Amino acid sequence: MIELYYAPTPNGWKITIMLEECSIPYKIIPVNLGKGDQFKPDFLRISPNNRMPAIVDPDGPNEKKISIFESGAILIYLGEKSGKFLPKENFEKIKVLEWLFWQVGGLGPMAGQVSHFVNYATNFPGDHSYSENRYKNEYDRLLQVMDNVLENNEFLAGNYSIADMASFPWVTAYKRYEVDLDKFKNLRRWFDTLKNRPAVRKGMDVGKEARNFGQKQTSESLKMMFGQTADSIKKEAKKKLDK
Ligand SMILES: N[C@@H](CCC(=O)N[C@@H](CS)C(=O)NCC(=O)O)C(=O)O
Repeated sequence: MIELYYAPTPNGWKITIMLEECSIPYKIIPVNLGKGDQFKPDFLRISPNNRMPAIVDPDGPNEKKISIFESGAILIYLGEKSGKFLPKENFEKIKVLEWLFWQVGGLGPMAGQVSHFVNYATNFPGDHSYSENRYKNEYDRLLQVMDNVLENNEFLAGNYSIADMASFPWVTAYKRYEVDLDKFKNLRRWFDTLKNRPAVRKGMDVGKEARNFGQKQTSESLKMMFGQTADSIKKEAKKKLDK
């Protein structure tokens, strides 16, 4: 059975949504980010970037066990394994990959920065308004990019695909990010369609009780998540080798 290293955040939901959509059995291995599970030697062996999600599939290619980190790579793997939500035909496949890469390189990181400034930056001294606006504007622009393409397409790359599953979780936070989604007519229609899919709802409910957006964080967990440098992660990587 596939093991999913997971915390209930948008990057984690991408994978639970896909697993639910494909009815692939999976086991959750919780990763407590505030407590530093992402730096444990066994996890770093699977995910050297010290980030979740990651999966281990005992039944990988050529019947060999495989571990995969990076949500986009995991989605492609699951799409190929299941034969679902990632077209086999090259022309259509590349259209899905375009939007998947757009999500992992653009929408995800930008929305992630908005999340940082909305949910966490108040814990740190200084005026963060320039940075917060910078990322909110970029998020706003990216939502309009989606709205433009969804004017002519029902889904981002034609049919419902891993590109939609990757993007949806990062749109769900729009209220906390003070965005009026109704100003994006086509995006709103797409958002409501995905929200009403049972597998999307089920995927987003996984580990719901451990969600902590906007909650007060301890100084230890803030340090764990936002205090890392080259030196600190070098130490953790060395522990991995010593173990
Ligand atoms: N590019 C990565 C991003 C993953 C990511 O940023 N995960 C966050 C949670 S949403 C994480 O694990 N953070 C742990 C940390 O910052 O120490 C992906 O798409 O998988």
